[in-house]
Amino acid sequence: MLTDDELCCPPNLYIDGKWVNALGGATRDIVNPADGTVIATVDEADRADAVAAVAAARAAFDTGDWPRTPVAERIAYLLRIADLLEADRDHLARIETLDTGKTLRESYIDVDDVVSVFRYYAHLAAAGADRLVDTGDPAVISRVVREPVGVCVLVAPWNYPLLQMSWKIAPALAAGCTMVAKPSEVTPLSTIALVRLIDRAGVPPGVVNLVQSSGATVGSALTDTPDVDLISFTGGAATGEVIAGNAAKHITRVALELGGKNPHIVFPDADFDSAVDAVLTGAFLHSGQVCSAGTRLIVHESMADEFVAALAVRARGITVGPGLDPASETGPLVSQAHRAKVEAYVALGIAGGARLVTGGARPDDPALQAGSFYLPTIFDHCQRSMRIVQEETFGPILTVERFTTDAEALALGNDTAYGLAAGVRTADPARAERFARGLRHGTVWLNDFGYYTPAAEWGGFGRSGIGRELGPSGLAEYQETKHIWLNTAPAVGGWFTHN
Ligand code: TXE
Repeated sequence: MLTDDELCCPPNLYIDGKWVNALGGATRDIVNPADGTVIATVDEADRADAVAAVAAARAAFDTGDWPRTPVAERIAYLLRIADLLEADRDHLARIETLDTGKTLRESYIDVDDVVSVFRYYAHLAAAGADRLVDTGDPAVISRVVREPVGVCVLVAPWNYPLLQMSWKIAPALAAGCTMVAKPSEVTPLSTIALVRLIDRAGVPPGVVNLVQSSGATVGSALTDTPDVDLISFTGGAATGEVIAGNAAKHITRVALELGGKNPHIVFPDADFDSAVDAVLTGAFLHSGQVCSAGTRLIVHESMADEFVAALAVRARGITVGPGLDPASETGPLVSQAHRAKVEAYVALGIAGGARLVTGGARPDDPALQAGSFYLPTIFDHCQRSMRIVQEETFGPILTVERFTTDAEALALGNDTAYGLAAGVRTADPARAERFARGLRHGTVWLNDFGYYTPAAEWGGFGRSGIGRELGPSGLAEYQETKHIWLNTAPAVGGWFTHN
């Protein structure tokens, strides 16, 4: 088991198999968003640390054994990491809750998911994806093989720190890549813990490196360099644009998961109570800080008043509180700065003429005043042109639009620059299938919302990003494809015949 010291105390940059302090000596306080207290102080990398981390990953890839390690051995490492994560489940869940604010129940779900993801990629790597190609010439053996893409930079955000970094590290290790992981500077603790377990599992030096710092400080060293072969980024769209621009200069591969503005469409034939429950959970789980949060309700006019009234009753009943308190159903926003951004969106909604049904304020419980809490908020009578409808607020804000025809519902569901996820609730299977195929989103949930599984691809259309995580495509992101043509009976070809 990891000790608290190992989780939180410097040195906690990990470069070339050694735990080191930041070269510049800087540190950063990590704050519990539930009460504003400092829970840890970690090393804060600067550019020189990031350059050293990339160099270590480069050397481990170019001259180390890892890319050439038999797949069976890499699989054993993945399984060992999964076992270590499982053994430290309580510890990891607690640290994730302290760092992000999410409820302990959610943190346990994240840790269990991460264990499954490491096991899934061990299993998938074992299956292999190489294939023989029939060229029609019996003398030729033609193979298409998968090889590790190289040095990967893995940048993760603060809402699912352990989960999102693991969705990258597990397939990258399975593929034989080396990597530099950069968690969000706001929530680095569970990633430090994960890398400690990777170290403990015996993964060779230089294969996994870890730097924590603000993106502004180390971003260009990690992403504007010819020494990196793939950048896998999850975070905000604006940062995604910067990273894609840097990658373009070097023709570096990029995988981007940039969030979403996800519609949840409800028809009158849907089961009413389960629809209310799913819309509520989809919008307010983790206080809306979920890239696939269903924060855009599109509901049939005939039932909208009744539906919104029922939702408002349930939203007012949500217990907002510290994630470690078992009574809490949702925690705080990740920081005071993020809450200010959410509050600015609420002000925009009011100014734009949306009708505030509930929320729109901080909780008045004196016990919550030091934390960055915000009440579940519903805006009715929203218009598609409003910024709160089109932009990712990443907070507990649900907007409501009404429709009358199926065509209108589909048009609203696709009326977004993003395209990560969508939900549809109807009792009509034919309509469900029409919407499943008509919605331009990476995941469509029919009569359910928010579920994912390691074996199914995750990612978005449009400005939600490029590429897919999880599933076989999530491994393929970390692989190059090579065609090997072997002629077993070489002979003069005779193409040029004049000399
Ligand atoms: O994300 P950033 P922020 C959305 C959400 C949120 C907005 C901004 O709408 O309000 O993004 O959040 C690193 N080079 N999502 O500002 O800045 C940064 O250090 C390299 C959606 O927190 O994109 C962190 O590790 N890296 C999302 C990571 O990028 C850079 C989840 C994400 O931070 C960098 C979270 C740079 N130039 C927020 N600049 C989702 N898709 O799930 C920053 N970073």
